[in-house]
Formats: sequence, structure tokens, C-alpha cells
Amino acid sequence: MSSDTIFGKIIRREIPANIVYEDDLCLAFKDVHPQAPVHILIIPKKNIPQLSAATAEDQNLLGHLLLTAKQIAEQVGLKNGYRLVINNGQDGGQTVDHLHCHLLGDRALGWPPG
Ligand code: DGP
Repeated sequence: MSSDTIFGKIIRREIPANIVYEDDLCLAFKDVHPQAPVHILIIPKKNIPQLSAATAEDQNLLGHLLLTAKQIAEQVGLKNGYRLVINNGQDGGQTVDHLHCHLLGDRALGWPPG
């Protein structure tokens, strides 16, 4: 069941998004406030509010999200590398309570993050 967040509404097609990939388990779409030339969010269709709420039951799903991110990075041509980010909770800077992985690329990214 998809969550009643903005991402739940995107999963249920109640609001539009620029969707770049979908399968039974996950959805990927362009971030509305891109922080890099490529900024795509990969989210599970299952309602997991944040990474710290995931359980051992979600092991395959979490692996699937990472492999999907890798596949999308290849498809959009991020040959020089990219960054995956999962913000968790308040101090992590999470603003949408539906687990999501940011795929950022097509520019050199600074470190450490702010
Ligand atoms: P985070 O701070 O990790 O919770 O990131 C949430 C991201 O979601 C943020 O980069 C902006 C993006 N976002 C928020 N609302 C929408 C929306 O309605 N559509 C899309 N495509 N992205 C959204």
C-alpha cells in the first residue's frame, strides 16, 4: 500500500511526475528541485516511511532499490560516477516521509555534505 505522502500520490498517479522507470516494486522519477543536472528519486511502492523503519523483511526490496539506481545511472549515461543519498529523519534532512534514494550526477559533487 502506498503512503499518503506526496510520493504516495505520485505512485497512485494522483499527481504528475516525470517518471523514468517503474516495476512491481519501485518507481523512479525526476526530483522537482534538482540539485544536480541528473537528480532522480527511486522509491519503493511499499509504504516505508524512512530507512530506519525498514526491517529484515525489506532486505530484498532495499537491494532492489540500489540495483535499480545503478541501472538508471547506466541508462542516463553517468559514466564519470554519481552519488546515492538516503536522508533519514530530521537530522538527516528528510522532508518526505516515504523512503527514497536520491540519484545525483552529471557534475562533480562536493564532500563532505552540508
Ligand atoms: P528529502 O529531503 O530526502 O526528503 O528529499 C525529498 C525530495 O523530494 C526533495 O529533493 C524534493 C522532492 N520533492 C518533493 N515534493 C516533490 C514532488 O511533488 N514531486 C517531485 N518530483 N519531487 C518532489
